Amino acid sequence: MENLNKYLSLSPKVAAALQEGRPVIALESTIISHGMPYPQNVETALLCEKTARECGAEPATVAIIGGRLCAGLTEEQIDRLGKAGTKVAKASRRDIPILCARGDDGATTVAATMIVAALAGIRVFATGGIGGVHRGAEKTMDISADLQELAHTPVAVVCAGAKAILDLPLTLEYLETQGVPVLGYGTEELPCFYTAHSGLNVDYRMDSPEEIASAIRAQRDLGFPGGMLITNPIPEEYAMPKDVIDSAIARALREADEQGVKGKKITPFLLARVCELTGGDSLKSNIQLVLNNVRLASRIACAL
Ligand code: PSU
Ligand code: MN
Repeated sequence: MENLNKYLSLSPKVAAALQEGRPVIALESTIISHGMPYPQNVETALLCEKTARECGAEPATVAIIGGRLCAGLTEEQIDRLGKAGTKVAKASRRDIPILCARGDDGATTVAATMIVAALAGIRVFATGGIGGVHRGAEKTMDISADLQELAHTPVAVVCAGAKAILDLPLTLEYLETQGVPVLGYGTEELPCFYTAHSGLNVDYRMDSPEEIASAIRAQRDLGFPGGMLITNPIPEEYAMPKDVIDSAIARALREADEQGVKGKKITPFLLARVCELTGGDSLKSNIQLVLNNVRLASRIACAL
């Protein structure tokens, strides 16, 4: 643990909240630099922090800054990540040791944010969408490290499901094999990011933050190592028409294929293209669903 502390930095507010046993939620930073355009990315990140505080939880936005694993950023640091956009390294588990050793910056993915949250002692994390099994993975083997992290690291991740840029049935199969519970908040159906409906089922429906908190507590008490995926449908009034989203995704996937986009670049490429192709509407939905997840994560953290 001492070696780990050599790399970990908590902001004074996050350190105080953890010390006093107050609720804390983690927030990721790849969504800031690689998931949304500037300046909406910075505005959303700051609004997420404000929303968490209004719901009684201290926000810990996570990133690698100058080689340090930071939980809790300053406004200047968030602004720097947002302005730099995809020039900042997208940091997943495999990237952490190198960025730490070199003293570089990195925007943390869901996987990397879970790692830092677990090191800091934060048990709940809110984001937009997670990575998953990509379409065509039976050939490319492109499976996001987020799924492995959910199998191994004890952090509950609140998201709006996954985007249909992924193979959602295979993503659920993978999570089942890895022993990751997939919960639906107020729904039996796996939400599909921009819409509440994927036609697929979650493992368990839960209707209150307390019920979710007790499942997290049982997982901990049993000594299970992994996390949990809590899927929270986008509020009806912000959902996108299915045909609009489906055709934008189909076109983005076609373009990625034509241009040979692969590896860690594929997710940011698809996110940016879907955003462009649907105009400002999808960004508005994206912002609203993230805030909705921050509210639920904060209530779960309070119930824990
Ligand atoms: N999906 C989204 N928005 C995002 C991401 C995924 O709808 O911002 C980001 C998250 O940070 C996630 C990462 O952890 O992309 C997954 O990237 P990859 O598929 O390369 O593992
Ligand atoms: Mn990948």
